[in-house]
Amino acid sequence: MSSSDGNLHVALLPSSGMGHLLPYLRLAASLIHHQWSLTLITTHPFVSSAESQLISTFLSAFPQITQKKFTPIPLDPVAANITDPFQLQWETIRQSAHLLSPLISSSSPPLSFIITDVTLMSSVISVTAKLCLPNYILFTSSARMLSLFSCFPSIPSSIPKESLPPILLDSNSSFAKNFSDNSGSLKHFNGVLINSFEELEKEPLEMLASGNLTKGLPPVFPLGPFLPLELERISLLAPLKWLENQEESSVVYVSFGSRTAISKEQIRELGNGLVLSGCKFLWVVKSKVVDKEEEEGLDEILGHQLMKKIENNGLVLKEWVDQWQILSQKAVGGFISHCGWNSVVEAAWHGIPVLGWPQQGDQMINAEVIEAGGWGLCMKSWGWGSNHLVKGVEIGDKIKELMGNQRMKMECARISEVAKQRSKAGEGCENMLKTLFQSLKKS
Ligand code: UDP
Ligand code: G50
Repeated sequence: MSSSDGNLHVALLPSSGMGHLLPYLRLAASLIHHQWSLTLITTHPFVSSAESQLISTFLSAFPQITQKKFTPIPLDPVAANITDPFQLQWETIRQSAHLLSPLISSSSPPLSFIITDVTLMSSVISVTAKLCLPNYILFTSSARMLSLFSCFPSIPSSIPKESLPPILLDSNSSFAKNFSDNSGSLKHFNGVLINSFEELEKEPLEMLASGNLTKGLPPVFPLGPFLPLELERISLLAPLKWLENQEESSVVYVSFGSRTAISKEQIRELGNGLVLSGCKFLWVVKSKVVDKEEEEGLDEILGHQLMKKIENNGLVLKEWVDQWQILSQKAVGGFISHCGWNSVVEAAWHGIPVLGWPQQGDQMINAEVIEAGGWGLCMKSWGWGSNHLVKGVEIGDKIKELMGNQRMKMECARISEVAKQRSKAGEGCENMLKTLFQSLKKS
């Protein structure tokens, strides 16, 4: 696209959590590339240090982007009955959504449209409808999850009820209520942008496009795979040096993303499993939901005995790592992942088979995408994170299965090749943005 698109000015409204923020900023960079003017609405205070650092680096790298600071009225977590700090922030923004109105209407030049995070949909649509501002969604999960979301509280026949997270099955939870409200507001939006692509999610994307799933579903624009920005790079000297000395496809990388804490007991079983597998590993340990609260050292979490056992087999880190760079190393041959959607797309791009160990939320449904594609395993029998203790022996066996499976490697290599071609040509994204622009002109 070019400036003939009429100097579009787009506002972006991300929600909290790196899994929501990163795809926004990656999308923002490609919109800038297409000469669109952008306003980024940032919500303060940030929940994690990772978010505040990323935003400040991003805004310094793109001085042409206008920042609008939004400070919602704080909520009492006890009264709101929400324990997860990221979910509390989603609810906080939702309840203060009316305060966005002056911020949006004062934008200059006037906005062409806004892109709202999926978690905020129903609260923001009433604001933007009053301002007659077209509103698109950035859906930060899989097309498979979108197919469930679009029908909720019905469940499409393609999705087993057991794959829904407990929080969605509890109709008293405010999360389930929001999810349902957001789903109900879908028909009022102009379109849904999603980080996916045909070869990764052929069936769900076809089902969504067919119009048979939900009446009034707006057009879905699969813009993936999203690529990281140069500014996301962080120096990883020691781990990269260690990886360079390992054999090709011999190392299993272990990470549960940016906002999932694993119990100390489970961390230790996982450590034993990694040692029992006989594979080399690069393991990112996280014991707290929010990075600011990570106080305990690895010695305390893993214990002296396990630390000793690990010494010759793997590298353990307890900090933010550059996951993209790790996945691009030749030595990495498998990924134990919670299946946050960004991680799934990143693994697909790099052609790394995944041992999917969903912990919460949309992760089981995302792991099923991998399983259906034949490039990884979805460990349903391991249950949801907090209510099961999976033993080291079982984990070790599954790691061996993951690392030894040639069929999954081949399947994954095929998807990776297409993903890379797509990003090189920029075609998928380019054409989709053109269609989006056309749909905007009609609306
Ligand atoms: N990530 C990273 N380093 C870390 C942890 C996470 O680069 O130490 C990135 C990861 O590559 C992905 C995002 O953060 O892009 C996490 O999103 P995802 O959807 O995988 O999971 P979430 O953190 O939202 O559960
Ligand atoms: C977190 C969570 C449960 C959950 C999801 C989470 C998603 C992602 C998409 O991210 O499904 C989503 C859609 C609508 C919504 C919130 C999140 O209101 O704990 O299901």
